[in-house]
Amino acid sequence: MVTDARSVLQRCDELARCSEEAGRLTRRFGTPALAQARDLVAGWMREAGLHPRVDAVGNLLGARGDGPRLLLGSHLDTVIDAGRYDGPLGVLCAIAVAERLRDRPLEVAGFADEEGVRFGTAYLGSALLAGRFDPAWLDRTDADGVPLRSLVGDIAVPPRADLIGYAEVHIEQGPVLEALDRPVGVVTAIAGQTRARVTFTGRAAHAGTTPMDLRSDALVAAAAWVLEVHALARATPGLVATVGELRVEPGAGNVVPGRVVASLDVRHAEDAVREHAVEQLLAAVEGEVLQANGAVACDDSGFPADLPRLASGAGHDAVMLSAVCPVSMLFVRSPGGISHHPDEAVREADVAVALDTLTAFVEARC
Ligand code: HGY
Ligand code: MN
Ligand code: MN
Repeated sequence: MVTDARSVLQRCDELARCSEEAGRLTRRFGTPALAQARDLVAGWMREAGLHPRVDAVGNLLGARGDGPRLLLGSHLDTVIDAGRYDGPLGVLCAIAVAERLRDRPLEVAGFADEEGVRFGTAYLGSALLAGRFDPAWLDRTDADGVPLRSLVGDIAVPPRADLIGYAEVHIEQGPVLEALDRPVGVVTAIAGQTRARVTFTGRAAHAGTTPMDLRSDALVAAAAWVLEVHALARATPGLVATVGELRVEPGAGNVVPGRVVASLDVRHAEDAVREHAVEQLLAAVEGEVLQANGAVACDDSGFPADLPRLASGAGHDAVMLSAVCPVSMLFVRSPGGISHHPDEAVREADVAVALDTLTAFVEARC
């Protein structure tokens, strides 16, 4: 029986060993490490009386009972050199609550790709349940040229119509609950998010024999643009914009960069502000929007009124599930606001509060 915070955290530790890399946690979509994590979590689902299955894109879904049900869960994939709670904490809290309430029809999801690290497109897992998996994504390739289509089965499935709601426990990944000195908080909305790819084309040349005034250095152009991205975000209240990836080609120290591919991540609570910022940032460059998701309102009615309310700057699978049912999220305090980093942490006492709060939420709904 795993129903308390300590055992949930011990399971997070065990799950963190399922990694693509020795010495740090990286568990991307469609990798053997993710399959290993799924097998581990499927066993824990069975112990909680859930019947696990893996769907066409690799989501792990553990259900019991018939008819309309509440879906609980989060994602099992991670970023690169990740913390061990972003995603897994929500999946394991959901299983612990399923264990506590063994008589209730329920379903728990361990989504296969919320971060979108491998193919640049977030929510590949939850998009399938929401009927929002875009077949055009199948043509996407990862950095090694592996096509997404080679990793998935038949995605032509209808959106789920049997969910009375989706609820997710997740670390806050920010400073608010720590500043309020509160263990948990209720999410009111999730910021809209645009992900794009920008290509800078120059001319590769010899670093030693090419005079500075005869160069077409793609990285210099990219660097100037990155500074523009930063300046616009600093000057626009509530806007965050990030260039997290730069692929420099050919990537040799003695060659003037001929081509640079940059990522762009832009977010804001108001869609019009985000869309205008993206327009400005892509106006003078060769850019392609990979994915844009509008801001999503969350249903906070199932949680106690005395819990603090806050918006989420981070994206979550609830963004996709909001297409098919009401979505609710409960944040757990993030010490230092640290996330997407191995120092990401949670306190056992805070997780205990989250478990009790989610248990009461589920009891009231089904
Ligand atoms: O990037 C995000 O907002 C989330 O961690 N996927
Ligand atoms: Mn997450
Ligand atoms: Mn994340």
